[in-house]
Amino acid sequence: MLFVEAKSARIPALGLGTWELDGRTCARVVEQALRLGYRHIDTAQVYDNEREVGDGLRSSGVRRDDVFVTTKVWTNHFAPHDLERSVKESLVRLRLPHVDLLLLHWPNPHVPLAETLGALAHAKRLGLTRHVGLSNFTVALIEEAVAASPEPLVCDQVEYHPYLDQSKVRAACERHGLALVAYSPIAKGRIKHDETLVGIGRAHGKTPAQVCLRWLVQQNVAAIPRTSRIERLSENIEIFDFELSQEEMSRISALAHPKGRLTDFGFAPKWD
Ligand code: 1BO
Repeated sequence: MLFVEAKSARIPALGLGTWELDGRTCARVVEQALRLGYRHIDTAQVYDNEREVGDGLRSSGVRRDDVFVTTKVWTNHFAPHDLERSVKESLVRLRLPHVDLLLLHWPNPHVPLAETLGALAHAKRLGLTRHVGLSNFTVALIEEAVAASPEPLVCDQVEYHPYLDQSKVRAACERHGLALVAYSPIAKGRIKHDETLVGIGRAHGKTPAQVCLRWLVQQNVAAIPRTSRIERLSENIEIFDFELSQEEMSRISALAHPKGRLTDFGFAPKWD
């Protein structure tokens, strides 16, 4: 397994996203993923599955210290006391003494960012998390957060796949030593019949999803594909035995288009 390194954090380059996985399916998929060699599991308070992620982790038999666990604080807990309480509640659900990475899930313009970052840093100093970071932050918000955070921020987790140009956010992350973590890295399956990806995949004996994930890790981006199907778990992790050429990388990047974003909400920031 490759790692994406940022400050003192080593984030496994391939992880399991758990957005929209719930109940026993979630616990079973987490358990199977860990048995197959995944070492990075991503959850969030708002996914309402932290308990099941904890269950899957325990039943996998994999040592806790060998797994990188991320959770995210939902925006209604950004006031300092709420943040600390909500993280402690997450840890109770996960049945863990700490997570490896704690993220602010989305920017929240209604609470001063410096206050929330102060609370995030405090959670780290209390030992509730090893690292802290951001999710769905734009370039301007990354700049503001980096300047205001009392503790080093190690990543921005954003939607990223071949149909969405994230070069501005990537450049901002690079400037500030943040890793970029990609959610929806296979564009919610929309890549399945893409001619370019099918063609490149054929040349390597790989599927379009594997080509997408490889394209991300070759950019030093960590990817967290979500699936509820066990056979897809194996497919998604088999990306470390081939390499895309520079020409193939560029052809994949050229698939981006202005309507490529799949996850947007009324409360989202003004995207770059
Ligand atoms: C509302 C969830 C978006 C991705 O984490």
